[in-house]
Amino acid sequence: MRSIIPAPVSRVDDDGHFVVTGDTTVGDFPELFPEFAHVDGGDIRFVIGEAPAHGGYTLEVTSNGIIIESDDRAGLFAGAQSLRQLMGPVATAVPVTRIIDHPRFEYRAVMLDVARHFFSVSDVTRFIDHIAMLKFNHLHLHLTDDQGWRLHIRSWPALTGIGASTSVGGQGGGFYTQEDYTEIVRYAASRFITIVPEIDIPGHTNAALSAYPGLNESGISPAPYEGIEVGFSSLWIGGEKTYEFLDDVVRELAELTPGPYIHLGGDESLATTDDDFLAFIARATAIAAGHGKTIIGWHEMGRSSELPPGTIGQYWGFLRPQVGAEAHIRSFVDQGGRVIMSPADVAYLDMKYDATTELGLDWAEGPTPLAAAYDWDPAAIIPGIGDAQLLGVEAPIWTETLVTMADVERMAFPRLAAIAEIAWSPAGERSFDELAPRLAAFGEHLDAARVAYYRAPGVNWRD
Ligand code: TNX
Repeated sequence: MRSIIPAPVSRVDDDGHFVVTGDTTVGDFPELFPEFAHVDGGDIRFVIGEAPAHGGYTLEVTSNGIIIESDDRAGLFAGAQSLRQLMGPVATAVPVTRIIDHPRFEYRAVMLDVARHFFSVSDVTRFIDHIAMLKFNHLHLHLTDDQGWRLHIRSWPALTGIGASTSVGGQGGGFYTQEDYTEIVRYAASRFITIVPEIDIPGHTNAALSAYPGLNESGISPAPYEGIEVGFSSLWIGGEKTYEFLDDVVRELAELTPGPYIHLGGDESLATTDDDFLAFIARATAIAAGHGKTIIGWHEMGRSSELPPGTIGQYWGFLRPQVGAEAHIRSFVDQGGRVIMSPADVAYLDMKYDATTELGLDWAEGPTPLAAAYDWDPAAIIPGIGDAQLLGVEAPIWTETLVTMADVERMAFPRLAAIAEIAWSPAGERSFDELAPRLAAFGEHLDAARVAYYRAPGVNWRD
């Protein structure tokens, strides 16, 4: 029997099958079902009507046909992903079943760091297809860091003119034109994925500082940087130029961003004094809020008690939180915001699988085996931060050691399947033994899509 990842809320199978033939037709999402003729209606029908809960769908298979129903197209798309997995990559017969399904969290995300290494538009759209299979609905792009500025800003052209020429290790750089970026946003939307752009400030800014001397307190630009240290760069907090820059960048970015969120980073600003950091965050977040966006920040941004109401905090501490990080996360909730959980020891997919993994880092409490990425609950990390305070779950993929999309795929898959289930499926007991055979089935879809995934031990991957 074919399984689904992330596991649905409920599934009741019955006797019989819907048998796929050469004449089977499909009513929507032809890109997901290329083997069937696309017609209005069809044997596989998509109906806008009711959903069990927002973002959810029902999927009914009878021997005569298949109906997926939801209250919007995002829900239908989620149902179509479940159907694709029920069928397998090469459809033959689908068991009679009735599935009722909806997500636990509204925000289910992956982050791709395109700053440490640059990834082309076609790399990113390919990645979007793969994460869509797992019902992720946000892709956070870490667009700027010490080693590169990756989005062209018309009013500050040297950000990319100078700041995009580098990357970690000196393999050259790259950037998205505004047309490129718009193509990513459009492609993601066609897969019901919202792009969340991040401009990381006031630290992680060497690329911008190297492009514009006026952003530096010294008035002198530093050399471009291609190493992997963090915490050495800071925008000039006392300089008015800094806020002109920020206003222009966020204005252009907001115009390119149909989604509600802009991420302003705020992490590891170790070269900024405490007073400067607080002054800067209050002003920078107010500027961004003035462009109509909801702000997301890494948890250090919660040091500020002057955040725009509703600012979202992203937790990147460990499952066993440190006192400071816990307080910072509570500060977002106290200021009317919610929380995204990205605990680094289980959700940072740039961590090695085990000591023998060639790619990746291991600073977050050592390597993260596949089973560890599955063995946690986002509502059990910080007391008082439960489902009601959580916006969702995100798996960041930092790319200091990842150069190609194949590198990214090897670290992302299959661990992203485990994270997807934490983000979508109901809370409850989880066992890796129960997940493993479903992963083996999902592996066939990864094979069909030619994803360069890691055949992690403990799963009976098929040939
Ligand atoms: C920490 S987590 C960082 C990144 C690094 C990453 C590497 C966070 C908000 N900052 O700058 O790329 O570790 O794992």
